[in-house]
Amino acid sequence: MKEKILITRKVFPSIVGRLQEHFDVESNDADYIYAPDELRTRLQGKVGALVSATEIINAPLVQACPSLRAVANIAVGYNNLDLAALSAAGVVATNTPDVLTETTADFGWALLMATARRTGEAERWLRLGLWDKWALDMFLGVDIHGASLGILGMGRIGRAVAQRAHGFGMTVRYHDRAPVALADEKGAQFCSKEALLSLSDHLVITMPYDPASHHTIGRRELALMKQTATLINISRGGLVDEDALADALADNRLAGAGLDVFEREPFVCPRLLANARVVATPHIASASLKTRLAMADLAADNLIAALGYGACAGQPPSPLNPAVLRT
Ligand code: 8YV
Repeated sequence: MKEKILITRKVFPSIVGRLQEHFDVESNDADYIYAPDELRTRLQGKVGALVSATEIINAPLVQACPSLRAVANIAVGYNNLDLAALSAAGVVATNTPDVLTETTADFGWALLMATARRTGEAERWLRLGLWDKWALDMFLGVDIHGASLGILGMGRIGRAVAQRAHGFGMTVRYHDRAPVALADEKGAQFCSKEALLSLSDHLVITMPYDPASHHTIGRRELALMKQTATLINISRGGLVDEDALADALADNRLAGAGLDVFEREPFVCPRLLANARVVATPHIASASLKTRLAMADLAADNLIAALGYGACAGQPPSPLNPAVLRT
């Protein structure tokens, strides 16, 4: 008899097929988000789970699911997983790095350009039939070429965002816990968070979220930014204090914000939604077909291997708590 696993959200049929070769699979074709009680109930008797960022795998849940041996996240960010609790229970946790880096960086630029040049606002206005004549001062934005780009969090995605800036002749600065070794991102300079905030014309947030990085961008930080700057967030909503951001935008202390992520998704702060200078998208930075397929495939590879099946049995490609594999 095959061991049982749970797929918590709808995934591509090819992924279900791959998992069915090894496991008795329970899937969620209706694709609703399980409430915590239902998730706990459905995980009973399951040895593995393929989850998304919409599932919170916390200590009480892990303790209530003693059969669980592996949790594979279809995301590179893993703030939805309590790694300490999973490790303590001997459950392997995995994520999906690398496969989404370039696609996510592309989208950071899509948001940056839309925000700086006000394309969403202009298109909404045009579609409303309000364009009766051209004018010299229509939808004046801020330039991207030659401007100063700030990157908060110089990991894989931050570097990919930086690389793309050279075509625009930008000055690139970044802040991270410490300077990082940069092989081919010519000239990205490390600086303090304060310097980054005050010098950047466009600031892109690409750092991971955890309780310690909650509201990394709050009132104090926004006050340091240029009035003509844009703020772009493609990481996690909790990194930005949305009330403080809504205030800064309402007071014209910032040129615009491009947000793919929000503090309480899918809820979006109404004051941000109402502000025309906000470009808002529903957490789709990694959403190209090729990349979402690659993410789901990598998560399936991880789950199969972590549970001891397939050619890489016992060696999942991207474990988050590799020490568990050695015990
Ligand atoms: C995911 C993301 O699509 O990988 C991440 O961390 O934020 C996105 O690429 C999203 O989290 C859904 O799981």
